[in-house]
Amino acid sequence: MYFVSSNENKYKEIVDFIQALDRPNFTIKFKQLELEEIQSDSLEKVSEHKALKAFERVRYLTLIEDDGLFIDALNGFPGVYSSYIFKTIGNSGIIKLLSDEKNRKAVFRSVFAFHDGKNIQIFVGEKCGSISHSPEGEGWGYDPIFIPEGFENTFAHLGYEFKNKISHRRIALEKLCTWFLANKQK
Ligand code: ITT
Repeated sequence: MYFVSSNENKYKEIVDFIQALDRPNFTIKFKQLELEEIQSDSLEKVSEHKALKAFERVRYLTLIEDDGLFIDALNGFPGVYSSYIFKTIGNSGIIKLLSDEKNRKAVFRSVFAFHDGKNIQIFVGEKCGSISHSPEGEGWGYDPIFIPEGFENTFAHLGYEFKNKISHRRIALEKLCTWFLANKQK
């Protein structure tokens, strides 16, 4: 299948897990494309639309992913706008928005959509956590400010080997792989 995204960091976190499954007929390649995103308050709806657009471009088994960081004290913001907010105010902007806030709870959500040309299948992963008071560690996206529940440091500080074992992406990816191997690889 092709993983279609503008963001190669996501692919890097996916490919190792799939390769480790060591199934010769289950391989994933990266197709770097910027896909049109619809405005919706649901990551699932955005993902479905992205999967349709991606399939139109690659015409082969297609996987896309849409993520969102939902911050409790901001009523779920940036949520479906996470990409735009990251590009505009970034991690320092998020920290400023929360400067007087004691409730720092947040959830990172990952939604994969797999399109085989006929049907679209959705897989969701969630990681609860909190937003740090300052950026910590070297990492992409929101990793320097997201602290997974049960830990004291951000994903970026904990490192990628560790993040990839417990992340929202990992949880959704395991569901996808279990389904794919049971249904598509007889
Ligand atoms: P696509 O082309 O696949 O849409 P994107 O980077 O625009 O790539 P999303 O809209 O799915 O991705 O992601 C929303 C934002 O959340 C975006 O700024 C990402 O960098 C960030 N993000 C997604 N997953 C992340 C993760 O595991 N760690 C840190 N930031 C993440």
